[in-house]
Amino acid sequence: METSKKVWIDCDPGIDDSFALLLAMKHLSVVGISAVGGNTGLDHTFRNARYVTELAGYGDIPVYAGYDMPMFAKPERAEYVHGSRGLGNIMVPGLKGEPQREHAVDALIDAFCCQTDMTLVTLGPLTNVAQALLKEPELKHKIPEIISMGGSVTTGNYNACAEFNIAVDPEAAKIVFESGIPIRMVGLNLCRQNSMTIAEVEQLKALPGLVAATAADLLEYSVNQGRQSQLCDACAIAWLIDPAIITCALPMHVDVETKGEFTRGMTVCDYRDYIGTAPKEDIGREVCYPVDGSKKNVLAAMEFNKTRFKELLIQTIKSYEV
Ligand SMILES: [Ca+2]
Repeated sequence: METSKKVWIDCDPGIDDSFALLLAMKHLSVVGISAVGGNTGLDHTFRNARYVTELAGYGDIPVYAGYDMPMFAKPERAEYVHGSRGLGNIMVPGLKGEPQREHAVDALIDAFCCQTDMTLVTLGPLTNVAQALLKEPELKHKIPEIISMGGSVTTGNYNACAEFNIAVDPEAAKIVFESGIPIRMVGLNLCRQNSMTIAEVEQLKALPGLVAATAADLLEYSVNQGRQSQLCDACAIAWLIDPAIITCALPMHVDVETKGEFTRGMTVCDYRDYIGTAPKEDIGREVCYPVDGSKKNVLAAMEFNKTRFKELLIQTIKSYEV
């Protein structure tokens, strides 16, 4: 399942980001990584991204620091999920490589302006990507596709309707979703079909090597927060590595709400075309409205092969042998 598919990953590690990076580095061609403030502050997300690359033996992948703060909103973190430093109880050791000095936004613009066959993967708030689109208007013509862990076709986690990555910087998300770049959205509606439990922690603990031991520690911390872990960001990377893991995806128009009293940060997914057809979980019974409205800008992942995902994850961690 090795591919040479080129990707740039914008992320905020983060426990599930770390699993996403481990999958990506082994199976894809990771050209660069940009860190953004999100799950925790940028100091930690930048350092954690560098740590995961070095741990896995991919210290040659450049990692850049981007924006710490959202465009307009007050920063909000998810340290209650990922720990105060972003990687559970792990204390990141001294790192070998020198940190990149170039700002992530400039690095991202340079990378996409040089090549047109690279996918952008976003696993955190969309601040870096939005700032890059504002700084270089041509960039939207250079990014062929974005795969984004963010939003939800159904319910949120930050609140009833907003998912964390979108909720903490809705203005940035709005810029990205309105950019015209095709987006494949891995929202909470999909990630909630995944659940890793103590059984997978035990499987990882049984594997040799430091990568497996670290992965086991991370997953154990996450599972202990709520008895199961969805590893959302890893679901997004898995779609690139093995498309059969996403068993249903539907094109639809998605807007990002930036003003609502109760709905700020919601991905407003126009699902009316599919009422009564798919997915199975839908509560509708029949098609109510003909939809002739806005362009379908998003392919939303709807259904997930959990067994296939778990196999990919465990086998990948096992293959590191370091
Ligand atoms: Ca993330």
